[in-house]
Amino acid sequence: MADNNIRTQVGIIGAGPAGLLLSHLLSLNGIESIVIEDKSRSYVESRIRAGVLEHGTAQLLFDTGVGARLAKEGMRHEGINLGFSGQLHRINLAELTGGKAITVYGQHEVVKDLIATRLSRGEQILFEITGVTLDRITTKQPRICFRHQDRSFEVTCDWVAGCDGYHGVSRACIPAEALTIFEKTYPFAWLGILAEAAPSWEELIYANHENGFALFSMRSPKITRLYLQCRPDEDLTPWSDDRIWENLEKRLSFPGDKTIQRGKILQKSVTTMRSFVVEPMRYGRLFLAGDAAHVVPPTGAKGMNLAVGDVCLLARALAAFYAKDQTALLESYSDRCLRRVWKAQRFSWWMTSLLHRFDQNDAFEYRRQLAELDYLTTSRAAATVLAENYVGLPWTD
Ligand code: FAS
Ligand code: PHB
Repeated sequence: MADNNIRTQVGIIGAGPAGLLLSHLLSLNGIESIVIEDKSRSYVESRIRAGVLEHGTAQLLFDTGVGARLAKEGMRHEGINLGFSGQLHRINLAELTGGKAITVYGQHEVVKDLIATRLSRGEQILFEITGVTLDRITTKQPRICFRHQDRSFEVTCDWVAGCDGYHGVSRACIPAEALTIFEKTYPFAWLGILAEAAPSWEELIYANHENGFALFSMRSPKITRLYLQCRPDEDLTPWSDDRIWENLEKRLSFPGDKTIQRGKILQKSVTTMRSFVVEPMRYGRLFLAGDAAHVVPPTGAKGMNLAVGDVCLLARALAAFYAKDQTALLESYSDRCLRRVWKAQRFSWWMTSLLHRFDQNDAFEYRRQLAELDYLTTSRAAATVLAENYVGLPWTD
């Protein structure tokens, strides 16, 4: 017998973008939920991850009342740049997509806005929970058990949303024979830094250099975000600040153009590169959303945006269930998500294959990449393919 027994409509495991946005969208439809998270509030609000919001993601945050700070602090970018053979080439996203753009705004800022919104509406998020177990997911009363502040909890709900990321517990609750896993691991990783330095350029730069990939991004007019391709098992220890800056300056050097502004490195991390999809994204009354169901290499800036797309469809399906007792959208949730997920997987794989050095000795492969980059920056048709995927494909129902 638990110390606390809670009955709610939707149990949400994970307070990342997927879980938090889902709880917000459900609340707007008058649907009760509880969000449980194993890290602290300060941890999830300071966890530096994605940086690019697709057109649809930004619009959704504006339309659902979570976009006030985004409107003030988000940076709308109408183009991105491809750097190769010492030259910068701009892809005019807005011109190629009928006015769509991306917004540069840290994922941790989105998480802060969603947490603040949920708490301001007097709704629950339980942080620092432990010992999460999930059962009865094939019955009409799934159960989530956990401990919080030395007390045991038992949550009985109608539905469970597994929004607990790639390493979470929800996917593991599904019998292996019920799932098909698709995955691909890349032979490199990204060494990422956050630097207290004014961004040197106004828009992102994706660079294919003979020494390896580099990405110039930003978080604010005072914070630059940079990544460089490194070994998949890279040890950060031998990477002094100077060595990081020297490598970035070499890969992001364009004669006659600006150079990177150095500054205090606030954070260093290595992000592994993998593609992962689990099918289906539902088992009984458990729905998987976001990284719990799929992971993309960050080259296409799709990770967080895919999570947003999943929970949009799930919230709409649950709203139809509670408002009209309709289950069609719930039944088609997995298939509809996976159509979008696989297109984002394709784009992320394509951007990763285009921009990274897979084998420093394969001269043919490098020339092929440069030819594709040359085609992309001289053909409107080719540039349109990149642009429409990068700003986000329309969410087909
Ligand atoms: P998340 O992983 O964000 O959130 C899951 C939440 O569940 C976490 O808060 C976790 O603490 C919690 N949780 C896990 N297990 C739990 C349990 N048992 N009980 C309760 N809570 C539990 N995407 C990009 O587009 N660009 C990038 O540059 C980029 N960089 C990334 C760097 C790293 C290191 C990682 C890991 C991912 C990166 N991503 C990037 C992808 C990332 O942004 C994800 O796509 C995004 O966080 C997905 O959001 P969620 O599905 O909510 O999962
Ligand atoms: C970032 O700003 O963190 C970022 C931008 C674009 C990407 C990946 C990460 O493709």
